[in-house]
Amino acid sequence: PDRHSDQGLAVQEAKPKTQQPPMYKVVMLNDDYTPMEFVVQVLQQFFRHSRESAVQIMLHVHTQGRGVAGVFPAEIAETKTAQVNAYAREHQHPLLTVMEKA
Ligand code: TYC
Repeated sequence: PDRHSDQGLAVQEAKPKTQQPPMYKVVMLNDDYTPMEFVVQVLQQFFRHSRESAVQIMLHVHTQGRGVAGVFPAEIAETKTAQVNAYAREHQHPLLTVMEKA
């Protein structure tokens, strides 16, 4: 649209609106009691990691204190953290995941 001939009226500029929803990390926290195998299973089942990548992430969390299980749009990150925390509690493990803005 010609900016000099719109006589002050609002002109609808065609702007590319690529969808980029705010993303959140699902962060897994270390603890002293959750079995390593349980954490590996959670990473495979809830985050669709391969066994190899699940073992790597679990060991990273175990040695560094925390690690990223995955990055998702808000609603999905919320669902994953709630599901994993509930699943861990059902199995009487203290495993905890938290959401963090990416
Ligand atoms: N530290 C736990 C152990 O030695 C293993 C573990 C890893 C627990 C990752 C939680 O998010 C976690 N059994």
